[in-house]
Amino acid sequence: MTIYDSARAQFADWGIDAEAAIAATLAVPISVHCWQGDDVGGFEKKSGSAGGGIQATGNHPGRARTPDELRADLEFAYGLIPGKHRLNLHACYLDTAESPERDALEYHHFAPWVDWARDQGLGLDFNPTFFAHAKADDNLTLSHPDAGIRAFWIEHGRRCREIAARIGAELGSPVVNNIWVPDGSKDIPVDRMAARRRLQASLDAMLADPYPKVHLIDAVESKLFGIGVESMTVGSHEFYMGYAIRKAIALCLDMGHFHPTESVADKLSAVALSLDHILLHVSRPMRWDSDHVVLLNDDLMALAQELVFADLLGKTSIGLDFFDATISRTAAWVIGTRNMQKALLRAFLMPQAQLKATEAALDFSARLILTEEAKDLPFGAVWAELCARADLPTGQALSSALAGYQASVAGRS
Ligand code: RNT
Ligand code: ZN
Repeated sequence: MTIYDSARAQFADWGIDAEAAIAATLAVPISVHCWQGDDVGGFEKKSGSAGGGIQATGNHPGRARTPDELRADLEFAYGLIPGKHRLNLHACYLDTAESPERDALEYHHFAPWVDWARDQGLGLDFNPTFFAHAKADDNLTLSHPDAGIRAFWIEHGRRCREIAARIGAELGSPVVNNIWVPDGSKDIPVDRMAARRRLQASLDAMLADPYPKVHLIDAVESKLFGIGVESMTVGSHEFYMGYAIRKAIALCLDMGHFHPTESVADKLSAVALSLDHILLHVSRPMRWDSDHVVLLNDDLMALAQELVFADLLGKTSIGLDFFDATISRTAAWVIGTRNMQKALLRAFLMPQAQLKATEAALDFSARLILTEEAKDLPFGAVWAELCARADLPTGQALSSALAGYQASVAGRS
């Protein structure tokens, strides 16, 4: 009897089908964010850091410097991640010899990414880039008091939607186009209403062109605060929750964008009742929105359990959002993505029906006993089997594969 056979028997004793859990985990696409590969740099022909209150810290060797290097790194990373997934592109990652301004972007500036994605069997997602730009230096874009600056960013957003919809049509899979703007105020503002009215009007203008939902899913991402916008974020959670519901678009919940004691896992069922679609930015806020690589920790397991127990996977897009420049960037992708998958697998391997029955019967003792005893089930053996079937390494062998690739890119300057 193999280790997996024995694990499967143990789960069967609990009424859990390990085979079904493996299949269900492999069916969930994860949108891997391009920006972990080069510290949110992008490929515009100008230098500068991300700005907008976000920043990757660290100087580990091996940062991808060109779209070709980024694609090579991604191919390596996807090669160690079981299942078929997506790539989440930011508009500043265009691949072209031209130098178009943000308000002049066109589909052909991204066509090499689409060809590559088609070859690799990947879906794509997209994001307009409202930061790392002279016209965003005040941490004001769509809510800027200057109508000219607002018009510039509205046009950027409109073009990104057009590009995203075209990509969705080309690949036959809807592209989630996520709008995050850094807009806010360092010190206490006196006219929050005016700023929020301007953001609303700009979004209305940006979202006016209709596209079929089979090609494009619009999403808006809220945030509590950022560096430089400590007092107020114009696009706060309440702002975007209301807006997304009113406009029937998706709401993006980033795990780093709330007070550290708030739980995004808890929010899922609450917002799901009023939304057709949810986008997640799976991240790890270390005391603040620090975007650390996600661990297989309580937060991640709670998130995955809510997605599975509340039956939300059908209306949720799972995107990752972390960037750590102190470690191998490819290892960050592989470990973070596999952790999301491990959390989902564990959720599928939980005695869901039994647990729900104890709660419905108000038998909280039984609920506690079951949740705690379930922690000893052999989840690792099922994950190892899932990987082995895909011919993918775990443990020491994974560690060697990641170290070997890192050594091969460490010479990049
Ligand atoms: C910033 C937001 C946003 C970015 C990406 C790069 O706080 O989380 O999602 O991380 O757009
Ligand atoms: Zn985010």
